[in-house]
Amino acid sequence: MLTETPLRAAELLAIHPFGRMPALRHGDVELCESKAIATWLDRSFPAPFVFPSDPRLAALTEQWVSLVNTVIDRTLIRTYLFAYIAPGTADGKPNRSAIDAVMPAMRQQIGVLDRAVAGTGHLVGDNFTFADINLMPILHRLGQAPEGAEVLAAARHLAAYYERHAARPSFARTEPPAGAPDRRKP
Ligand SMILES: N[C@@H](CCC(=O)N[C@@H](CS)C(=O)NCC(=O)O)C(=O)O
Repeated sequence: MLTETPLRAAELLAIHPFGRMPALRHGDVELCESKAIATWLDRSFPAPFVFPSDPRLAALTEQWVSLVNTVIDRTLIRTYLFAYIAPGTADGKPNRSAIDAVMPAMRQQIGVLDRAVAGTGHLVGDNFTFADINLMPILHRLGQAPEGAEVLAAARHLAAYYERHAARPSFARTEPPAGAPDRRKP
């Protein structure tokens, strides 16, 4: 069952120490952090699996998850998107100097991703893995702010990658139900 709550709601804080999403309760198991949740689901249910068993592909999946979580999320979401949705400016307007300052890093990192998916349309090997699952919501959010949408559209391979995987029914089902709290649209 999917429960939508505001960030830091009591139900979320009961599972996640910082009240972030996502969090999972499955029987007696309570987990936060997408990768931990996906690992649990991968090992608890039959195929299809999102973590490859081949050692090289498994390591590459870890590599891309780590690069996205430690570098790319910080640039595209915590710095760029937050300059729109949590600008910290006196008038509440987008933080223009923060946006301008982050643009070179955004272009560089989108370029890296564009080249990474150019060969197979996936980050790792020629299958859809957790590395792709971890990146897709970041690209989705990036496309909702003007400079992000422009840089993404110009990255031909990455834009095609996003469109193709966004058409998956599993991705469409992550759209919050109408009326659910979403205070973070720029
Ligand atoms: N690395 C975490 C990221 C979780 C995360 O930052 N979630 C966002 C919403 S998608 C959030 O709760 N943000 C609230 C905040 O940063 O305070 C994961 O993959 O689960």
